[in-house]
Amino acid sequence: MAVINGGHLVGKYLKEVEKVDVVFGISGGHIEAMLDGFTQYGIRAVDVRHEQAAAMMAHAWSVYAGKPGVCFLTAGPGFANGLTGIANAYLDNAPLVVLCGRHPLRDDLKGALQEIHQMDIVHPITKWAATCFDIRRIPEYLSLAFRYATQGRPGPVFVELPPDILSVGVEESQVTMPAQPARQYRMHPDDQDLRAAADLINNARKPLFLGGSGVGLSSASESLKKFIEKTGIPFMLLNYGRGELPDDHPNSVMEMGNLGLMFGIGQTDVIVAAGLRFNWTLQSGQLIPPSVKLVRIDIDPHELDRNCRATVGLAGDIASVLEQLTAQVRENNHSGWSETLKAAGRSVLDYELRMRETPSRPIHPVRLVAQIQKFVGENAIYVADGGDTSYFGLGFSTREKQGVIATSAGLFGCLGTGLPFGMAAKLARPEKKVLVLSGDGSFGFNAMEFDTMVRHDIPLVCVINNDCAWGMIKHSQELSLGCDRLACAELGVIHYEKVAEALGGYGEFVTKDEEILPALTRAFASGKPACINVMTDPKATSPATPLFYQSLKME
Ligand SMILES: Cc1ncc(C[n+]2csc(CCOP(=O)(O)OP(=O)(O)O)c2C)c(N)n1
Ligand SMILES: [Mg+2]
Repeated sequence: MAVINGGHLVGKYLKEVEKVDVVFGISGGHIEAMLDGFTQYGIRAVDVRHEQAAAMMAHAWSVYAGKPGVCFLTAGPGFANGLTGIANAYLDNAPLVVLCGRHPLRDDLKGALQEIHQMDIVHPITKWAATCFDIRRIPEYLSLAFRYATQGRPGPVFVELPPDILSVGVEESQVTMPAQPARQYRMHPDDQDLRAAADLINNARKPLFLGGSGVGLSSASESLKKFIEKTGIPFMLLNYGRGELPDDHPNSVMEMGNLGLMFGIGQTDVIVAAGLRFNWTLQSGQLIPPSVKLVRIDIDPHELDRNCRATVGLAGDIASVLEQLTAQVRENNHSGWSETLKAAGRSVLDYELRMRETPSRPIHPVRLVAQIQKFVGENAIYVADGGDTSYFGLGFSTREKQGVIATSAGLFGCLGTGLPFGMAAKLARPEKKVLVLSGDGSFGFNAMEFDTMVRHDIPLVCVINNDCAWGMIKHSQELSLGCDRLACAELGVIHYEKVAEALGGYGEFVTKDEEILPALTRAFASGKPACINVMTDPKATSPATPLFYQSLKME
């Protein structure tokens, strides 16, 4: 049999066993044999301009393509640059597989180039991490990595591959290659708990279904549809669950928005929360009055009573639990109650609804979102990134799975995720329009990715909601420190569209309401990655900012 080197073994395993077509990263001498393995096995390597973007793109690939995302990092600085993206995937439960170079084992403790003890650093932000020391065991380690990434509650995994095993050869007959990819085992709750949950749902007069990322991660569309339509229960889908059923489904109360939800929760008698953690984004469950009966479904039993005790907890995969529940619930209709919820939401959002319809000067971000929505439509993927900008961007409406995502408004609150998420969305679903709404501050973190988009032909359109500031921070400081003591909060007028142009993309600068639609038309028609830099009202503050400010107030 032939001799194969370690880097090629990685490529062979990824392509032939896990059917990986695309990986994200930046090159490096320590991982050269692995890069050649990607070439050898026809795996597309999307080479970015900062490793954090690679980790974020691979994370986002898992969201939009529904299979684990793979990123590659070189030893030392490549590893260190990837950490923000890995930490973000860890808090988001994303099945991210990180393949990382290492200084040679041969040179350990000699002060080798790029030598740093990566394992000590990465353990707390991964679900599983290991160093492979034996070339013959590379496929076995990769197989473990994919299983850890996807089984049970998903999460990022890390495999460290030293050049001592990547850049040497081995007789292929000495290597065992697993024949099958990682498979999914499903967990189910007890019958008794299912019956108790069905009783609560059957007897509810004002129920509400809230679905989170777990709904998206378990691809629960079909079972969710049957459950929702049989029970007639109004629903909202959040985080990576967004779009598993379209926002305009008759039972959807998505139009309540996050603000309306906070109000609506207090009016319910039964809440069914699926794949949704009660963390700070839901004020740790404090919004739920004690009288409300709570059915919680999660693949991780530790989440079921976290921050707010469940009346009934169902541990299991969301899709199969919903199927089991559907068999036990009665057909029902809650359209009257749905209308009440929607009307309540409309009254909370009254100001925003009027802003959407009215041209403004300077442009208000709510109006900007409405104009973008008018042009781009419901069959598109929206990504939002920023502080106030995230809140405004979550107001987009969609019929697409994972159609509106603002990772920066998630658990890690990680700015800079917008462009990498948009890029992965466009690669995973090239037939869809992809629109990224970015804060001017957030845009800076990964702006060089316009070069990646040009080289790899990823034509998304990024609209900057440019308030010339780190807006959410600035407005919080105005409340706490006072307007005359702002610190590190302002940015000024910056022509970001010229950055896109300089890198080979398309740019537009917009200051007036009537310029928004023509600029969008030209940007999409250009067929290039485009940046529309829109100057918006620097005084506009989202309702998220006072909440953010309150959450960090200590006295
Ligand atoms: C990586 C990172 N750095 C800093 C912060 C702190 N932070 C939270 S919101 C915010 C302002 C964001 O400004 P911008 O992107 O312009 O959005 P805007 O609030 O102005 O809409 C900052 C700096 C963060 N969450 N993440
Ligand atoms: Mg800003």
